[in-house]
Amino acid sequence: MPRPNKILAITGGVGGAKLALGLAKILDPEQILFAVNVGDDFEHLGLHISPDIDSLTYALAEQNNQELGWGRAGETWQFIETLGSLGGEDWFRLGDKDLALHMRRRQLLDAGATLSQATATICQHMGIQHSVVPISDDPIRTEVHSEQGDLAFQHYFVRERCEPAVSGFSFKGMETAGLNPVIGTYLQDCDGIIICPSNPFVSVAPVIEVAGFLEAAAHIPTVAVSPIVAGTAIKGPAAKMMQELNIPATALAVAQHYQNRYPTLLNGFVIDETDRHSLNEFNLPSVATQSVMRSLDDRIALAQRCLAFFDELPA
Ligand code: FO1
Repeated sequence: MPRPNKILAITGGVGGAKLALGLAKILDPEQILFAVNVGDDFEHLGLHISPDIDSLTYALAEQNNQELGWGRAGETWQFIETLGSLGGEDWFRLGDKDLALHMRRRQLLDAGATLSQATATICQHMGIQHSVVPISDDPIRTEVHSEQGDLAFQHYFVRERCEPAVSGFSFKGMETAGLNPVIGTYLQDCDGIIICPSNPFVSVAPVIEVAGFLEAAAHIPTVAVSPIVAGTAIKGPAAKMMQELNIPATALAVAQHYQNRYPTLLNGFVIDETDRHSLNEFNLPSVATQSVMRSLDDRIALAQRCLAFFDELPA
């Protein structure tokens, strides 16, 4: 298959944002659109928190907090610490700079902007030229079914530190959520989809399960990058979730999960060099490469490998 001219990249979480930056470094803004998960979003302290949009925005602006893996670089914590000292909720750590972004988003949403419009405005002010687009402007909220009952995603992820064993997930609002029209239109002449190394259950599923997405994507060559490397997730609970769901925590099982659940989705799969030994077990075109992204060069190299992979896919 020829190398695509117009790519849609699906991202959620920190791993996704890393590859997104690599892609943004080598592709012009008209060559790629980032479709972002909103299942992690929640209303908190009167604010609309959109963690995956935030992670991507900070990554593309090269303002992401490298130590924490989330939030903004050079952060201070006066607000949240003062809030805690007043008996307020401080389990979800909103830094002072991050708070400013959230206040601005609140203001834009209250003035009638959609989440897409608010995101575009914030990105513009942060000097981001590439399109960061929520998969839907309608609310989709991931719920984690766990041994502690059903938990809103951030309650599971941050407040409970991903400790409760999970038994499944549901996406409240998914039945009525509309595919973002910007993405619907983009897919009409998009010729390649890259699923970044994001959690398949809670980052990618709430994107691709939005009504209309899979149908629109069925004829577009799609490659996914494994978020599981040598049996562990580089960041986040993907491997732990797989074990709790009785799925082996392997790159192969991630590919099989996508293939079983979304039979029209994948045309190719990218795994890490350390998992190269398993390549012959995949029943779709697969390549092994260095996928652990420590530096900017690593992000760019993986982005380049993903693009080159399209050339190697059978027509
Ligand atoms: N993750 C944490 O582990 N602890 C936090 O206190 C926290 C605060 C936070 C604030 C804003 C934001 O956009 C993200 C934040 N995250 C925090 C990250 C985030 O909730 C998760 O990494 C994602 O939802 C998983 O992709």
